[in-house]
Amino acid sequence: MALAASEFILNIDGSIYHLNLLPEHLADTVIVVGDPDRVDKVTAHFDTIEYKVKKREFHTQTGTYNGKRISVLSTGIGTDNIDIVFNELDALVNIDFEKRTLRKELRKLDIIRIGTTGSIQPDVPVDSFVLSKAGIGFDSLLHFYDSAHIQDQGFAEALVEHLDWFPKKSAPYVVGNDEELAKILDSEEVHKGITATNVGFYGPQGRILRLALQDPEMNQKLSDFSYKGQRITNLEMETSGIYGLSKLLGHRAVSMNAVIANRATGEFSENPKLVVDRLIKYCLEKLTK
Ligand code: R1P
Repeated sequence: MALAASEFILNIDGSIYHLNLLPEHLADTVIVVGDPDRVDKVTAHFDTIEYKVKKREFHTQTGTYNGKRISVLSTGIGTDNIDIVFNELDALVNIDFEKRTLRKELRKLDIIRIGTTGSIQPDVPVDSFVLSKAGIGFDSLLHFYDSAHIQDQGFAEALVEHLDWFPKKSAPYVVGNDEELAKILDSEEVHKGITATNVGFYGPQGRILRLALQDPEMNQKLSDFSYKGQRITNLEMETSGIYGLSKLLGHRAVSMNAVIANRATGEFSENPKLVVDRLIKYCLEKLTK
């Protein structure tokens, strides 16, 4: 059955609604970044750029690095944007735009987030890299999908108990990365950890400027928590949604973050651009080895 015009929305030029892309514009390897200005920083290293488009916070460029075709796309901030980006990325490869029907042969994308993050462990310092083994969603995105089968329920239950979690906030969920893709991006240089994805930057990540928090101890409790020998290393705003939707849709995803703040020690990187650029180069080299 063809998808209705209100559900699968195409622009007049036939491109997908928010990303403004046609299927031929997308490579099988996709780097997603939060900041739209970071797209140029990635493709500055490319040999060629074949296509560029911008709509709202979603900027895309496709080209080649070391001969490998890669698309780079900005998601903006938050898992609400991840819902848009990942559904539309999947539609570009797994929906027939002419017939408006699902393709029988599913195409898998390799998706790598190159993001920035705040560490909550003193020994995961500013200017280092974190590879997320799993994402903890304090957002509610994944609960809108039939997703219980991909969630680590035991981890989420132990965390809720440890945090004495206030249930009106959300029901935390936990999803792992793609282990095969993670092997490609891993090295001794990279801290491996669990990433907590929050629904905001201030209160939801335990920052106090003028407003009192429901639980001022939350970050300390997150940093003290361990489950089956795994600890929570860092906070940001996209990884849980990226891991959840990639697993549900059948794509491989890994989230790599440059640590620009350390919430445990109160430090902020003296040159965040430098560590982000180092992470960009690191990922491009690993992806094309
Ligand atoms: C907050 O400043 C933003 O920075 C981090 C957070 O996840 C959030 O998106 O990542 P990016 O630098 O990739 O946007």
